[in-house]
Amino acid sequence: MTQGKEFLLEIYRRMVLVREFELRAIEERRRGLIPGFIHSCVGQEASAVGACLALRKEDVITSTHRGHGHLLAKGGEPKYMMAELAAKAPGYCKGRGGSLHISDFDLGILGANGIVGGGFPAAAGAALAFQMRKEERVALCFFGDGAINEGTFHEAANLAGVWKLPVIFLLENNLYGEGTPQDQASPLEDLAIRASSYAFPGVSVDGNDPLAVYEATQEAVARARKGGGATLVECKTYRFRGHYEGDPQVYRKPGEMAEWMKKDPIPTFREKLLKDKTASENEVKAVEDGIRQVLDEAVAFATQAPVPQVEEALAGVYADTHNGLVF
Ligand SMILES: Cc1ncc(C[n+]2csc(CCOP(=O)(O)OP(=O)(O)O)c2C)c(N)n1
Repeated sequence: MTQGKEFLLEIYRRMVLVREFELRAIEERRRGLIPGFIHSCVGQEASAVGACLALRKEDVITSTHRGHGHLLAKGGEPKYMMAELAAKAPGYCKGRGGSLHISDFDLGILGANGIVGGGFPAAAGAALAFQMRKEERVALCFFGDGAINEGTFHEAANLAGVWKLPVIFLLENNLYGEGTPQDQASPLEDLAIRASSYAFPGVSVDGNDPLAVYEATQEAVARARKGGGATLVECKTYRFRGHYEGDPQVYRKPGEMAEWMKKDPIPTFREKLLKDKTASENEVKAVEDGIRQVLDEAVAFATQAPVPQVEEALAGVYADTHNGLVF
């Protein structure tokens, strides 16, 4: 894909899909269709979309507790995601995982993860497998500024540095790890410089600009495919909703939200499309209407879908071994 009209409209389409999916999920949770917690990524759409557009289908991602956007940006089907959130049988994990356990190996989605920092070893392991099989594939690991202080980051980053693994550490720095401000958890302003400890490049970009994220990720992916090893890409962004739905958000600094909302990635990119005359108002509206329809269908699908059968509760939980034995 070039950076022509089709590409720019695709960026917009995917960002609107992520935003509207989150808002519908929040609404459906209030209405009672969705049980359990939701950690939405409203405000962070540009990093998910910019990064995933730099990947091929055969590349893989690992995701987080805030993973809906990553999974949709990599090509996940809204209706199976909505069904999973609603704990219904046709959901991505047969309705038994919910928001934190969505994966689709056919699309290279190795999974959302409720364990902060859980994606690092999985991404490094996938990258090692690609390297050993001499495949030109890369693994991209989404994570937050809280997760970068977990031991698993340092372990995976160190191995990636030593073995020159084809992995991209894609940090979404939204300034908070749950309620802990990033400046109380690390003395560094640019967390990307941590990459220098492991002898691979680190770069900080405007995480609300999908093109900036795309370009930085594309460069990292190209280097990784050529055997040049890992990169840490830090996307500076902000989440517009609570850590989870229901979070009172008492930790935010006064005026901070209003300042960041001026940089909301979606209206900003919409304005850019119109101002640069890349697309007309009607074309942009057609994208938005198309997404609304997709989400109406996804909600209808999830609503009508059956719940999982009790007899199926253990299916897929244990690995089958030879002789039909299950351990
Ligand atoms: C190993 C582990 N420790 C703590 C938690 C509780 N927890 C869930 S999300 C979160 C904050 C993570 O912050 P960050 O990595 O910055 O991601 P963000 O929520 O900002 O997207 C914490 C501490 C957890 N799920 N797993």
